[in-house]
Amino acid sequence: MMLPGFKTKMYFHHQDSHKHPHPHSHKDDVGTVIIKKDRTREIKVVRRVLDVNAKMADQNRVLFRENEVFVLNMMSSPGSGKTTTLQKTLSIITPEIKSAVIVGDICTTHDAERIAETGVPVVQINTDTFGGDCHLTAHVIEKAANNIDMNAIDLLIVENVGNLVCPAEFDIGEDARVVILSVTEGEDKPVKYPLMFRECDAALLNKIDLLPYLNYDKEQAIQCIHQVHPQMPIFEISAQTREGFDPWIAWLKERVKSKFQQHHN
Ligand SMILES: Nc1nc2c(ncn2[C@@H]2O[C@H](COP(=O)(O)OP(=O)(O)O)[C@@H](O)[C@H]2O)c(=O)[nH]1
Ligand SMILES: [Mg+2]
Repeated sequence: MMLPGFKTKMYFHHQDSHKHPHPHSHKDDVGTVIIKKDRTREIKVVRRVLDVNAKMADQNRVLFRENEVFVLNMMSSPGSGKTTTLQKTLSIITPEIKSAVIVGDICTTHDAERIAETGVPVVQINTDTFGGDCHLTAHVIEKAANNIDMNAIDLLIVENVGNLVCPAEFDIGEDARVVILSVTEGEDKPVKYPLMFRECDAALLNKIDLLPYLNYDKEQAIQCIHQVHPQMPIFEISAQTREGFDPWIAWLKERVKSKFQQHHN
């Protein structure tokens, strides 16, 4: 049925049919467009893709548990400061916590090169080799993890592809998820992109060194995060100056430690 003003052709920014056509939270038939009475439309897409990913994520979880590795999935829009935060974090926790990093980007090895400077093993994934995915899947993480000596590390940090939407949908078998929101992105992003903030265990509000130069309402940003995810821990940091890192590092260490304690009990 055609309704004026609606495109009934499904449009995905992934044109490849074998890849995930943005399943989001739709759980039913493949490729069905439902035109609702209220003229909004609901696109029901490939649940199967997420099911396959979930199985692989469970396998990853077993691998990580067996090897006593804590896995942190770091996500944000491009440019919020994932790599810079990671560099700073690694420089603080090394050598107390032995880490490795998997970096996902569509193209280039720039981030891997920056992280390698910390001396921590790093595996770069370029998703353009398999279609330019805007997120990392459990399967890709499993392949990358094969290149890391799991016995030698306590913590595996995944810098996901810069994107505030898609990575939140893909379980990779991680133990914790962190979202970075920088103060140059606007206060309202948590309510515009709620899934990411709902799915994460903590938020890092980055680039606070820039606050004196911006017309940014930090309290409003915090309120927006808590509107989507009440009581989510928020760490106000500057990855450039290291300001605010102590509570963030303490949280991370506590999470890593508690996984090992659980495992040994
Ligand atoms: N002023 C300031 N700039 C930052 C901070 N963190 C990152 N940046 C800058 O923001 C840009 C993007 O950072 P990057 O770590 O590459 O972000 P990513 O794309 O999320 O990995 C770079 O130019 C960084 O130097 C910060 O805390 N303060
Ligand atoms: Mg980066």
